[in-house]
Amino acid sequence: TFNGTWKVDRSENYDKFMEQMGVNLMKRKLAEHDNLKITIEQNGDKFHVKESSTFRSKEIDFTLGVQFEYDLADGTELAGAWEMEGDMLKGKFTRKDNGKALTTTRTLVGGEMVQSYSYEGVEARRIFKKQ
Ligand code: MYR
Repeated sequence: TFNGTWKVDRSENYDKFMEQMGVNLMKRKLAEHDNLKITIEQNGDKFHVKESSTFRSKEIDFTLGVQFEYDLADGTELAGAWEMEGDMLKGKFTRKDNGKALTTTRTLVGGEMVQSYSYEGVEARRIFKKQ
């Protein structure tokens, strides 16, 4: 289960990914130490997600397979949906400003939550530990 509070422990290729997303150097440097914390409450196919970081606090509700809108910390707007495939959450989102796809997955690996991100051929991962 993804339920619980997850605190980012380490990131892989996240700087390159943000660069591909068009995030400027100063924001990327800040984002390196964003202390991202994600609290997930799943009830059937409904999710309530609390996100907190040095940038902001945000709460989101979504249902698996149902489109919703989500804005990134830098204001970039996405629309898309999460689906469950086996034990993996798969998110397919589209940037509203340029129509390009951002895909992401969440999976549990050895007690950690691994979130992958992919945009325009660049992939990154952030690994979270349960609090
Ligand atoms: C959630 O489940 O946390 C809400 C929906 C998440 C949508 C996709 C998140 C992609 C985040 C990409 C970060 C990029 C920074 C440039």
